[in-house]
Amino acid sequence: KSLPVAGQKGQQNTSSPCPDTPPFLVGRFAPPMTMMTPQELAAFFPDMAEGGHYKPRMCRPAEKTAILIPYRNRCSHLYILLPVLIPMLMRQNIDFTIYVVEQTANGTFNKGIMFNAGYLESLKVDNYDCFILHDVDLIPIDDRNLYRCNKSGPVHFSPAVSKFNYKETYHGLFGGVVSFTREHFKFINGASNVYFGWGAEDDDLRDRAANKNLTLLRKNMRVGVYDMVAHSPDKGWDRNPDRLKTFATRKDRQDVDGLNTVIYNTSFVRKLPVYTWIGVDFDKDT
Ligand code: UD2
Ligand code: MN
Repeated sequence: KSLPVAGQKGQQNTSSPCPDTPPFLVGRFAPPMTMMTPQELAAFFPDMAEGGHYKPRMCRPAEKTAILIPYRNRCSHLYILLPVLIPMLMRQNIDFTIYVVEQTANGTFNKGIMFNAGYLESLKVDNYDCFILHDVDLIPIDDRNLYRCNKSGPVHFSPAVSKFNYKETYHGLFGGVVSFTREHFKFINGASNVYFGWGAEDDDLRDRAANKNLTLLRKNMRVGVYDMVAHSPDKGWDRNPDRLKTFATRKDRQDVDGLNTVIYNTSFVRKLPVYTWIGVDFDKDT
């Protein structure tokens, strides 16, 4: 298999599909845990288009991918993640766009609304095939963990996390980084909107897929490896005291709580050099 010949600057030849195994992977790597602002980062990636979109020049990826990062008040994590994630996705020949979906509504953080709003708002930009829901503090450390969707079901990308000594925590773990095809996320009615605060929303999302008989897949412990940036608990992200009661009603609630009922508005949509920044506002009482 011949490696793509380095084209002339600016040359583009996406006539051939990207190879199943990207040619320039390095496997396990030690992430540079240095912080870089998006402006500094943009200077290193002239190939990234406005809004944080990159696509390979020398081959045609099988799908278009949106990375949705639920976000509030974690810029130190974001500035550590992007310098690792962007070069890795380029090595993997992914056609990707990064969306930072920030809750501007004050009060308790609601990750599910950020995912639903991120999904709906990004689809206004392009018809992405694959959505990767990505904690801001999870730094990938093995680029064989290909950021591709699997048509047969949602995939859990982060079974092995430094916080848990890269060991399996509990079998049902679905937190951290997960992928859904556009169709599958719609099919499960997205994420629940009713979890305000820490806990159980990831288990609820897992069971939404299981309830609709989707096959749940998981990366193996060798490549699904991440370093979690150590962090203390955030303001506005206390343990949700109702999480277990809410979790118990997940099945009956699924078809009336999600993409089809989410109420929000975008306080801003800004196309920055290495990501699109969406501000999501909502009224907790609606
Ligand atoms: C676990 C899960 C996480 C989530 C949480 C339970 C893993 C690896 N991660 O991590 O996905 O299910 O348990 O709720 O299993 N965030 C902000 N600002 C905030 C609060 C949250 O940006 O004020 C975002 C951010 O992307 C963060 C994510 O929400 O990474 C999850 O929050 P966390 O990192 O505090 O959750 P954690 O580490 O307990
Ligand atoms: Mn975390």
